[in-house]
Formats: sequence, C-alpha cells, structure tokens
Amino acid sequence: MSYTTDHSKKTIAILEGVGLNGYSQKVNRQFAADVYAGLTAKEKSLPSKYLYNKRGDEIFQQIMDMEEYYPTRAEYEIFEMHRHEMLKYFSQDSIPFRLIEFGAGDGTKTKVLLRHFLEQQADFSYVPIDISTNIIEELTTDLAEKMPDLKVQGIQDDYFRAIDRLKSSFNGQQVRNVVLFLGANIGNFSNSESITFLKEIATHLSPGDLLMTGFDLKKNPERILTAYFDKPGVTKAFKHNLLLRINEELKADFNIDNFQYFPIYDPMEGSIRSYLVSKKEQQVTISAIDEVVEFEAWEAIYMERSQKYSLNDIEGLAQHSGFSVMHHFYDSQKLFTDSLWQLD
Ligand code: AVI
Repeated sequence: MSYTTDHSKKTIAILEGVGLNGYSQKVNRQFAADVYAGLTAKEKSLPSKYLYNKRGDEIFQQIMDMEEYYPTRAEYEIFEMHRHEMLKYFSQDSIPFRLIEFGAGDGTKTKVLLRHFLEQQADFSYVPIDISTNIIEELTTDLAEKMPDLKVQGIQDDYFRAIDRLKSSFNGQQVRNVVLFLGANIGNFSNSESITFLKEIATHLSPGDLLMTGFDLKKNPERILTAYFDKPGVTKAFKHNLLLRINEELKADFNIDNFQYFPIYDPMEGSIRSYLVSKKEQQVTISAIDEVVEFEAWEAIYMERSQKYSLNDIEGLAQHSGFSVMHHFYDSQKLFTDSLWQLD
C-alpha cells in the first residue's frame, strides 16, 4: 500500500477514535488528526489555531502587553481616536445596528466603542461570538456588571452558524449588521483562506451591511521582525507551548530545549513565517496516536504565518470578496488600520 493511502487511513482512524491507542475518551480527535497530518508530512507543520489553549491564551496576553508587539496598542489607539467617526458610519441613515464581534476575547478594545456608543445613546446591540464558552460567559457577566444598559447577546458557536442564528431573531425589523474582525487575526490565514473567509462572511450578510477588519500594515521590516522575535522570549514560549500541549494531550515527549524558535520576515511577500527548528537529529514519541516522529538535525516545523498588508492588498481583498472600502482608520503612526467595508 502506498504511503498516502496508509497515511489517510491512519488520519481517518484517529478521527474515528480507533487510532487513538486507548486514549479515545480523553483526546480531541481533530487535534490528534491535525497533529498527525502536520508532523508526518514531508514539510512538517502545526496549525497555529492550536496555540490558544489556556496557557497559550495567557502567553498571548503577555505578548499583547509587550513593548515590541505594537499591533494591539495601535488598534486600541485607533478606537480611542476614531470612535466618534465610527459611530457615524455604523449608524448612518439612523438604522439601528448590531455590532457582531468575531473572536471577541475579553473585549478590551471593543469596550472603548461600547462605552462611547452608550454615552451617545446609539440604537445598537452587541453580539460577541466566540467558540469558547468560557470566554463568552466571562465577557457577558463582565459587561452586565460594567455596562448594565448595554443590550448584549453573547453566542458560543462557529462564526457563520452564529450569524445565521441571528437572522431569524430580528423578525423583519430593519437592522444593519456591523461585523468586527479585529486584532490582525486575518493575517494568520493564507491569502486564499482569507478570500474564502471574507466571501463566506459576505454570503451571510445583506447589501449595505458593514465589515471592519484589523490589518497590520507593511512597515520597516526590522520593526515587524522585532515584534515576533522579542528579546525576553515571550513569543518563543508561545510557540513552545504548542509542543507542551501535544505532550499533555497526546502523551508525547517533546523536549522544548531541543527546538529553536526562528521567525523570518519576507518584505516582498509581507509575511512573517515562524518555525521551530530541531537542533539535532531526534525522535519524538506521540503515544496517543502511536507514532514516532523522526527529526533530522535542523529540520523545521512551520508554526505560523502573520501577514502584513499594503493598502492595495487590502483593496484587492475587498474587491475579491464583494465589498467596497468605505474608510481606513489609522493610528497616529500608521502602523495598523481598521478597514471599514460595505457589502455591495
Ligand atoms: C493573533 N495573531 C494576530 C497574532 C499575530 O500577530 O499573528 C499571533 C501572534 N503570534 C506571535 N505573536 C503574535
């Protein structure tokens, strides 16, 4: 039997739970299958969405607080500076609006807008959507306490299913959807994934609805690289944490000291690509999937891509996915933009 047939058979077995070496009750099968596929491919990789377990969320919070990592502060400044103008766009023609946030997290930045919109007595509701039940519960409890007048409908679900659930709940009343996809998260998709994602958003909205996305802009390559190659090693710990997660959840024996963190920035493509590189020839056993992964000396695992954009890149994405750019909101140094689009 060929390698690919064997390989896909084992992936299916893992997904069905039979390839899980007795651990099927405790293991997230999709995670196990993705780790298997990524680490047994010719060019090894791990999906960056798995960086965010509890410990990963905590380290990412530390990244956002670091001096080197400018995007979070820049976007916060954008909200502070442009909240008045944003409200004008969101509430144009005096139609009530629904602020739908994908991947809401703790809503720190969004609270700047929510507070302002409440002060201005805008007719709106806030719909944070996140796949994590914990996040939605914590955020809605926190908002009920801090902003009791805010209309909130937190939804724990997949983004698109959540938008569909909303449709039926507004019984004919005209309302403008304003989707927020903040924090440069779009940059973690490949170009084709971004277009697919944006087009999918378009199919779930109506003409005239709005989408505001956070894009990290192309800038001095040294500044970009430093944001991902900080001296204290916080980003390194963020990447190593995924190996530790595999150790814990899939009973593996990665030794993180044997994997060097190495990001590169390609100014032509505008992307940071980050790797963990095996410092020596070694074997790693992943007991839950009954697999021994061989590493050659200096063989890399591709961990994450973080795309940076020019205004042309952003306009191209809008056009390809059926939106028109209404406005780019910038921070004072033009490091970042929240780009507001309207569905044609
Ligand atoms: C979540 N995402 C936008 C971050 C980024 O900038 O790509 C994740 C990150 N990875 C390393 N540092 C931050």
